[in-house]
Amino acid sequence: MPVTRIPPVPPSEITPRQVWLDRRKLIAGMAGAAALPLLPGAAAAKPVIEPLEAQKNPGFVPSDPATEKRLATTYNNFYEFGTGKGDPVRNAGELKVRPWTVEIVGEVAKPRTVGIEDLLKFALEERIYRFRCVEAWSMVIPWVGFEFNKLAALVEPTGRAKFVRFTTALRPEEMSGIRANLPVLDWPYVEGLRIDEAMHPLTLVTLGMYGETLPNQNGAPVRLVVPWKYGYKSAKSIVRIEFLEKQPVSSWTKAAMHEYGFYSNVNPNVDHPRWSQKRERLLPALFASRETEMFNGYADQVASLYAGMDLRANH
Ligand SMILES: Nc1nc2c(c(=O)[nH]1)N[C@H]1C(S)=C(S)[C@@H](COP(=O)(O)O)O[C@H]1N2
Ligand SMILES: [Mo]
Repeated sequence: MPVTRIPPVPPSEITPRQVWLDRRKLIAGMAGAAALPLLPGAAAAKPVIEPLEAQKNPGFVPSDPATEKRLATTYNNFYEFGTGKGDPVRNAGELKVRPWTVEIVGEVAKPRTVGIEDLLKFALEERIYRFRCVEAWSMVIPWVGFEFNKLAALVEPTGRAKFVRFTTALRPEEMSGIRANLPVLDWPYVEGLRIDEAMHPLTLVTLGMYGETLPNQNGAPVRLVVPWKYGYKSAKSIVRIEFLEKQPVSSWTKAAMHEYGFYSNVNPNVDHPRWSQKRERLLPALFASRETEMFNGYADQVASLYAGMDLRANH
């Protein structure tokens, strides 16, 4: 699969001027905050939630209304902060999300480390995506971000890049779930995509939701969103992106290979070994009354990526 090469454009040219100026103010504000003497402990770790302006993309508005923000930010999966749905909102405030850098390395011509300030300079857009957890609940969320392929263009993947691995921060001092040492996952959390999946225009480098920067429990300051796959493919609080020749082993596959395959495409016809995937609870519904759609409703855009593949064997 050839790698799309998009010439890097200075973000000042692709972002509408007012949005760009406002974002510069936001970045300047952050720099200013960092220059103040930091109080120890909780004050230093205060989550950074700021307005995040973005063009609304009308091409991505599902038929169901967006999930209430309060629900999307209090019912989470982020095992680094505990395995209960209410644990991340209680515990993720400990994570220091500034300063933050993402290392982009591996099979690329121009490896580089980008700061969160660099990511905020991309032309951001709001896209409302369906989001389906493997546990058969779902939400509809207005994300703010930009296509992963634009980030890839900066580092110029080589012809040997066949997969991409995403790695989450590993900070036991700030992550109570890791400190608790639960025998669930090996840390750091890693996830992977095939290069054509990563480069697909639906794959979003996500910096915000509901018009604001991401709350820590939702993966601040930068996460991935891959809307046609089960939620666990969308790694949170990313610190490293590697372009690889070989298929990486993701954390969930390592934990239980027959339950969580590499592809993890939403598929109502392939049950999870312990439950059906035919229906889902569109939160806040209490019952799984919504029929799950192939590729989570994005089949017209992504089905061709899997032409000729056995989606049961490659679940
Ligand atoms: N680092 C990390 N990323 C993660 C997870 C996690 O435990 N750790 N959980 C995944 C799962 S199972 C889901 S459903 C989504 C949940 O995202 P949300 O809380 O923003 O809805 O995050 C995914 N990304
Ligand atoms: Mo999930």
